[in-house]
Amino acid sequence: MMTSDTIAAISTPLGEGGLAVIRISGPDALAVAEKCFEPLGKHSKKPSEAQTHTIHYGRIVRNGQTVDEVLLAVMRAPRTYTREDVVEISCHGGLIPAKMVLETVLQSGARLAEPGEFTKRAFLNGRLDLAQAEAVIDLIHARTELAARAATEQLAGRLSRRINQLRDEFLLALAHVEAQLDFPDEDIAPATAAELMAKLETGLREIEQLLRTADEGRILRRGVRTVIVGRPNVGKSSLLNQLLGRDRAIVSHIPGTTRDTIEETANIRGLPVVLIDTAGLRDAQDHVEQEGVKRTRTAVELAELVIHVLDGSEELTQADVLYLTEFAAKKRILVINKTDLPRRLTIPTHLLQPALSNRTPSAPTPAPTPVVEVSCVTGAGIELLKDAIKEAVWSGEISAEMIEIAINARHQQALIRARAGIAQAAESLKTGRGLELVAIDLRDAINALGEITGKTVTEDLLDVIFSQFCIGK
Ligand SMILES: Nc1nc2c(ncn2[C@@H]2O[C@H](COP(=O)(O)OP(=O)(O)O)[C@@H](O)[C@H]2O)c(=O)[nH]1
Ligand SMILES: [Mg+2]
Repeated sequence: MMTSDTIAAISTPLGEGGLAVIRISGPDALAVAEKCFEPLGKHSKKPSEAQTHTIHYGRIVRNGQTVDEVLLAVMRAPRTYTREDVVEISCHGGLIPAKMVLETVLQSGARLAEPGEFTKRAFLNGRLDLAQAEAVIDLIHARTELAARAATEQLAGRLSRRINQLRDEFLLALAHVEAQLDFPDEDIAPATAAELMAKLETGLREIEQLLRTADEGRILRRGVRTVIVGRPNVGKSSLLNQLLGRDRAIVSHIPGTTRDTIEETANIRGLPVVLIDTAGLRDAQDHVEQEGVKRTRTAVELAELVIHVLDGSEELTQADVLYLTEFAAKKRILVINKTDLPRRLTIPTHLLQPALSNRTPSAPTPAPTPVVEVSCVTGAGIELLKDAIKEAVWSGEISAEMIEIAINARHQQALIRARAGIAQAAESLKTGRGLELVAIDLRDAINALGEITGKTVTEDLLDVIFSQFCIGK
């Protein structure tokens, strides 16, 4: 599918920099560039005369005036990002030159691109499938190298290949079922039924395997929400700074300094961990601090992990006990801080037991809360704490293979529907409920899988996905 109009946008971030790039894509990309670009120097050509994938030095001209000195890259369809004709103009970085070049390009006949429209065209023109287009967003937003690596694997089509193989298998099964439906008088041969059943079961196992990567996918994309709590002055803000490797939060010996919550992403063993520093929990005297305490409780409720900090140089207080009890049901790590000072703290072991209240009797007994001793002044124990955080949120090794597939929430939803369809089809087959039903459920599953790569997709879904992009991508 070729789109009829030609779009343009600044593809580099807004702000000051060495270069900014204005990207133009569409059937008139070369004509638009021709109107505003004047080649300089003996190797430079007009866009209409330029060979594909060549770069030309010259200037952008508007009403006879030079707007900027630029390099212009000409890439003719189809070997381009969008599979349309693409021109990229590298001009001087900075808000004004980039904006003026863009304005000139728009005056020359291009339309301002919508967020994600270049990548949407790449999808519509078949250069990327939907899972790969999503990987472009993941890659742009990646906050650790591990997250970027996972996005790169998806962009290279690793997930898409697994999904397409699975879908092909089910299409084959459907073809068998439909062929059988053409002979309604004959019952399905037992051998054929067994073969079909085996196919469905293999498919189900593969779906389960993919679904198991959802946790990793969520962590890599969104980070692990981790809230740092404890009574005032135990060293919460100091710990945040230690884990970030820089001073972000104000550290003060005056209790109650941190009144608002601070959110920063740290890279912990490759995992993006969103650390939330909170106001200390205590019976706040003044109004602003009370609000801070309220926000702390909300932050704890939303968090996937709680880091509860205690002051090792002081005896356990009533407030400590209260919060040890209050957060017992959360996944948590206890940090005993200030090990550089003489130790006065002791914690009764019963306070380290995780709460059992909301667990089923058959569930395995959870391990006691991990305790890590650190000093935020000397940095002692911080590496052990990082291990403990990784251990708490990520099961097993973090290996390259583990992140080759890491599905997102949309893939997860589609796979759950596919699983239901296949399970239903298998059930119908087993109980001899008729091949029509088997065919219907198989088709549902095939469609659900097709949504992941965009083989079956609605305009609404496309809007949702591409609106997450920034302009220029
Ligand atoms: N000796 C010592 N002092 C610390 C340590 N960590 C923090 N502090 C001090 O404890 C005080 C409170 O620290 P802060 O991080 O603001 O605590 P918060 O109120 O829990 O955020 C400050 O004076 C810090 O310098 C530590 O490991 N050892
Ligand atoms: Mg603080």
